[in-house]
Amino acid sequence: MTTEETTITPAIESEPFLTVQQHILQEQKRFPGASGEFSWLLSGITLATKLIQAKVRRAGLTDVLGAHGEVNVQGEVQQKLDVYANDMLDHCLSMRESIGVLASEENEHPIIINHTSPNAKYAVVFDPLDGSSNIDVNVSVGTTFSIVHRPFGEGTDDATSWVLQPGNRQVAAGYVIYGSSTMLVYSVGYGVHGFTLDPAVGAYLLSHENIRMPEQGSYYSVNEAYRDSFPSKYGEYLDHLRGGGLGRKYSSRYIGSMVADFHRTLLKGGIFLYPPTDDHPSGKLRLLYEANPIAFIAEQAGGQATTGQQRVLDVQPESIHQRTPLIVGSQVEMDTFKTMVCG
Ligand code: AHM
Ligand code: MG
Repeated sequence: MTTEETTITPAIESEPFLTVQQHILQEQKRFPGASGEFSWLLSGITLATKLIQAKVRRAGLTDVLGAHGEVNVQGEVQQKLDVYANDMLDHCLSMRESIGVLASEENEHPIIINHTSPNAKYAVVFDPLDGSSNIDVNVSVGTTFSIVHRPFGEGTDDATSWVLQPGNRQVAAGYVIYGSSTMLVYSVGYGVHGFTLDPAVGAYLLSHENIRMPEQGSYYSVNEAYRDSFPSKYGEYLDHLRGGGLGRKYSSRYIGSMVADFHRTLLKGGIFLYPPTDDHPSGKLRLLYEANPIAFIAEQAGGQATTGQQRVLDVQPESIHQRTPLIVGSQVEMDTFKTMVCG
């Protein structure tokens, strides 16, 4: 193992083990005056994702595969599991009184819970089941989430203003990957930590402490079928990687589930790109609940994330479902990307 690689602790065999709930309570001590409500909020996410993973694990056995019959606000066909995952997150989070507003890929408008209450301090935005078009073929999918404080000042009675905040205001963000195991990766701005769900006890246990993205990797991840419709500098950059311009030989890996493609990039290094294309001139991925949490995790782990124009986390959002190009990865690949493509 190189010194760049994250230490992986087999969770239950090593004593003492730490659950995500214990970890959140520890992290909370960093914030003076913290009351415990933030850990209660996050427990809504962990509960919902355990329910989602249980459904995902039995997908071939129950009637949850396939399309739900509706088209979501993005114009995309909703899968039955998209709807189930969305319902679970809505249900588990709407019982947390510290949350004023929820927004989801699957809901056109934000859901107002109790945002006029002084107890409501946070908004949570999420993609309940990212990569869900892959679910029928047993490919890894995920849930992404981003948490921001309620905004202060004029106009903050409007629920939309709660979620239209740049990613640099996130107080916590993360994702759950439903892969060969189920893993939760999150950050409250003090590093990135990963927890593997132990199915025997139903708890997320710390397995990847203080994850650091390697400074350079050996994989690039992009849908190369669209290459002819990328801006030309993207093609030149990919040729540079393939031609050994970064001093090593690269392989390509593309799953088509952003969470899974990013998770590999986080642990192994390299670069993930979803550039502008003819079909999606502003990129395909959504800023608030896909790009922002991924960018937050990447930066917290020592990586970088850009839209090709600016740092992802500095983009001022204008609408809830706005799209963005996303290029995220290790320092070496990202520095060269910025020099060659961003100019
Ligand atoms: P979704 O939120 O509707 O699942 O779409 C997002 C997914 C990402 O997970 C993935 O990176 C991308 O779409 C794949 O798109 P493409 O098939 O165009 O490569
Ligand atoms: Mg999605």
